[in-house]
Amino acid sequence: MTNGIISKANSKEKEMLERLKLLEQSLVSKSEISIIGHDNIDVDAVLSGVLLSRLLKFLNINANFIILQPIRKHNTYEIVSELTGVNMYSYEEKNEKELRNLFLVDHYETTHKGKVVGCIDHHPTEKENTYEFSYVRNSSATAYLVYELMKIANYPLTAEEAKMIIVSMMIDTTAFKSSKTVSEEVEVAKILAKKFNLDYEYLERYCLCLTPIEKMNIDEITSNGQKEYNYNAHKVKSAYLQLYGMPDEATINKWLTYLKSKVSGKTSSIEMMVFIIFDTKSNITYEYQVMQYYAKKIIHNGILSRGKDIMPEIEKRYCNVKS
Ligand SMILES: [Mn+2]
Repeated sequence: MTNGIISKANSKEKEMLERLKLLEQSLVSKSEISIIGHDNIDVDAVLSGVLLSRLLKFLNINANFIILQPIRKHNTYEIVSELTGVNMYSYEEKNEKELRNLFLVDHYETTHKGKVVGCIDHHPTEKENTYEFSYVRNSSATAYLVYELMKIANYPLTAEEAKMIIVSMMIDTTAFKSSKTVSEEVEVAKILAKKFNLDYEYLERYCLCLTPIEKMNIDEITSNGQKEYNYNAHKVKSAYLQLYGMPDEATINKWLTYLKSKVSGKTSSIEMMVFIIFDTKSNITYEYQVMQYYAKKIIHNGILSRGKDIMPEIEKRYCNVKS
C-alpha cells in the first residue's frame, strides 16, 4: 500500500481477521457452547450475548446464549424489552452442568459450572486470562467488540441488531457522557443509526437512565444501585443517582443525614458510604464520602465511572494505610 492511512486501516483489519479465525478455530470442534453474561445481568451482557450467539450460528458454530439466574422484571428487563425485540425469558436456563462449555461476555471469570472456552469483555484487568479465545480491551461496550467481529465476518446485520449494539454502548456509558466513552466508537454508533434509520436522539435520551427519585422513598434513594466492597477488611458501600439537574440543598442534606445515620448505627459495620450523584444536565459528578463523624463532598467535572474512577481511589486509600 502506498497510503499510510490505508495501511493502518489494513493492519487493524488484519488483526480482526486473525481474531475471527482464532475464534472459529477454537470453537468449531466443540459440541455445544453456552454463552453467558455476568450475574446480576445488565443490558450489555444480555445484548452482547444474543449478538454473539447469532454471529457464531452464522459461522456454523453450535452456540446458544443462556441466562443462568432467575430473571427479574427489573431495570435491565425493562430496557431490553422496551428497546429491542429480545425476550430475556426465552434464554432462561435453570440447570448447572459440569460438562458445559462456557463463553463469557461482559465479564472474565465465573462461578458457574462448566469449562470456560472463550471470553469477550471490555474491562481489562491486571491479571490476564488464559482461555483459548479471549478478546478483552477498553471499549464502550462488549456488544461493540462483538460488532467488530460481525463486521469482519461480513455478518448481515439487521436494523434491530444495529439498535442492540447502539443501546448497549449508550447504556454502559450514560449515553456517551461517561469517561468510559471511546470517541471513535461514538462515530460508528452514529453511522450505524443513520444507515439503519434509527432515532439516535431518542435512544440517547432513553439511555441516560435517570433515577426516578420522585417515585422513591429516602431509603431507596440512598441505596440506589448499592454495591458493597471489602477493602483490606474495611467495609465500604456505594450508591448513586443519575439525575438531570440537582435537587435543592435541603433535600441533599436530608439524604446525607440519613446516610450518616446508617454508617454510625450501632449494628453497622460500614466505615464509609460513598454516595454519588451524576448530574447529566451540567455534566458534573458529585461524590459524597459519608463517614460516622463527617462527610466530604468532592465535585468532579464530567460524568465519571463509579467502577473505573471513583471506587479505585477509595480502595487505594484503605490499602495504603497500614491497619
Ligand atoms: Mn458492559
